[in-house]
Amino acid sequence: MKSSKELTKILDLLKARYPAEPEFHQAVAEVLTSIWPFVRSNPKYQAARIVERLIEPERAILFRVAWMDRHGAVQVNRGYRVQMNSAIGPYKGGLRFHPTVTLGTLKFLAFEQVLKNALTTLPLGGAKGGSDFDPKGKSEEEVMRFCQAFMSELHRHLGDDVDVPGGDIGVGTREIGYLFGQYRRLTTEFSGSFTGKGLYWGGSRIREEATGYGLIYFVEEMLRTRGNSINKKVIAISGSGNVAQYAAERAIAVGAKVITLSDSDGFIHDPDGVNEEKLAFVKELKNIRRGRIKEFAQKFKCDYHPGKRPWGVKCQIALPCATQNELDGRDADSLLRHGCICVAEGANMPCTHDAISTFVDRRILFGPGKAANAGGVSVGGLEMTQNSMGLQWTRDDVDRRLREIMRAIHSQCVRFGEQKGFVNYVVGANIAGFRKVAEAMLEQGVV
Ligand code: NDP
Ligand code: 2IT
Repeated sequence: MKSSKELTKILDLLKARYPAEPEFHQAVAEVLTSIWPFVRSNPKYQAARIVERLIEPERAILFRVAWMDRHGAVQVNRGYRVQMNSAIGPYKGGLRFHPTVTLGTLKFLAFEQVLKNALTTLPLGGAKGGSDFDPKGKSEEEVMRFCQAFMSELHRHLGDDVDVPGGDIGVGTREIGYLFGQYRRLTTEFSGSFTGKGLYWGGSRIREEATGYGLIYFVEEMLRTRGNSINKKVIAISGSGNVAQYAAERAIAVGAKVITLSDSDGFIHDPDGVNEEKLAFVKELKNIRRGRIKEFAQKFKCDYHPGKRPWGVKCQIALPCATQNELDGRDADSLLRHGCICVAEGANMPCTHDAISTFVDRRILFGPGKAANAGGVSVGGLEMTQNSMGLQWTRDDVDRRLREIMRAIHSQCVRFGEQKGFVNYVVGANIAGFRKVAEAMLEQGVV
């Protein structure tokens, strides 16, 4: 898409101001390029400098996290919370614990979250936080102590109507438990200001499953636009964490064949397909024993490819569910050569700019993360609703609402992304999300 001088100026200024944040530049460039014709056709947005305001966090909190490891040595990590935009609701977004986390990573994630949350139909602003703490190889006690040290600062900035974190890479039910426990101790209140909580203490049914299930619901909607279905499709999935596990679970349940899973060391290729029994092994391996995916290949006698990603295998659907920039232009070419008809992002920004252009140019179904993986934060929003009502809905109830939300997100993508019989989901998701936040910002004045 042709970009204008004003757009180039905004992007150049962003890079000059924040030179060390390449992932943030990437996310902003992707969004602004795709919405620019829409922004230009609405001079009110330019007059109010909505775009310039949208790419500047409302607030970014940076703090030291000092804690003592199991050997009695003092460790110092960096903690962050980027509160990006609260025009349509309190800040909401996950916490990520991973050694690669920087302020730039969290700004890209918070920016994506603002638009994603706007798509969910729920009143949620956008934020992201976390730390460069590496949970790998840490004992249970070390993880608990780290979470407590992290919350000793972060608790001041949270609250039901202020900011409500959830999980992300390295932060699951275990970590949310320790974080919430410390929050409760420090504030002396039991409030809903976390999502992904345990089922006995305010959690929602289906939250754990939500991102993966929602991803498959979205894929089903996309396939339906072409009179196709997921039944019997061969699917390559990357990652083996929360999103990957439940995407696989749902895909298997609707008759698809999942042939790959991965972690940061390599991927397994199981041409017979991962069935329920094998998936139960993955859950136990990853969520309880915290082992490596290589063990799957040993146990079920299939191929393991160390140091590789799964995009060279023959599949019809590819679901990147691990991390950002894990699928590049060459991977995209390889997937297309092998007959791939649909790619949907379970992770945030897993596809590079080149990969996305390849998919869109070749007019295959491509579902961007802010639409396709919005199921997780949506059920996070439903958890907030249940907490404020003092109720807990049934599994069927939450699942039905999740399906409705994914369908509504899909419709918004179609409404704003339809281009002569082709749905450009990137354009559709970006315009639909942007429009909602931009209108709210306009109506609330210059703040
Ligand atoms: P988990 O921590 O549960 O799992 C992450 C998985 O991705 C693991 O298999 C991990 O392997 C792999 N991974 C992480 N970092 C890298 C890396 N740098 N290179 C290769 N593999 C990597 O996280 P989630 O499943 O929750 O999150 C996965 C993705 O989905 C992220 O992009 C996240 O932002 C996104 N997401 C998550 C949501 C949620 O509700 N949890 C909601 C929406 C999006 P290893 O164990 O070796 O590190
Ligand atoms: O990227 C995401 O949408 C998430 N990690 C979920 C955030 C949340 O607050 O549940």
